[in-house]
Amino acid sequence: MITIIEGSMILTAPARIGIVASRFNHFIVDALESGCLDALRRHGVKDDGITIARVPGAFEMPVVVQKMAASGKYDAVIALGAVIRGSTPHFDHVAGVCSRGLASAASDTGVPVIFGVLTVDSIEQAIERAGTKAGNKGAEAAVTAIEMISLLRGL
Ligand code: INI
Repeated sequence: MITIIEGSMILTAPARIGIVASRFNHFIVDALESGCLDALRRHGVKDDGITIARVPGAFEMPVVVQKMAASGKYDAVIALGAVIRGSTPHFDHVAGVCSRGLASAASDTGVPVIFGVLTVDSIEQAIERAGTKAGNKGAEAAVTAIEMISLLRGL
């Protein structure tokens, strides 16, 4: 018989969620945060189980995510940000440091870190992914966090 373990979208025990949200491009990130909170609440996560840490930009996310993940206080940490390409290589440095750092935080701690950071070529692409025609990546990050918490609880 094959054993299949997969996450449920319904948590049977309370979840503690850390959110790290960047202030840079806050017009976009605020919309991601709203979508994320809405989805968490509609999946049964209580407000007193949610902690939000704000950082200046995506470059600063890894150190805060790593500390939250290592603290033992959170079942998952969700990173919400928006890195928008400009006319210089700055984008590649910020997006690369952010994504590599978040992946390291997850593998170092064993706590799921959810990548709700938009890396896009234009503000229009960011708006599309922050609650308009391409959905809300913050809400998707919330659902991914729920699934990962459930999956890890079942392993
Ligand atoms: N930070 C972002 O979160 N998104 C961006 O698009 C961005 N760009 O393009 O510059 C950005 N830069 C700031 C960076 O994250 C740091 O806060 C800053 O360099 C100070 O370390």
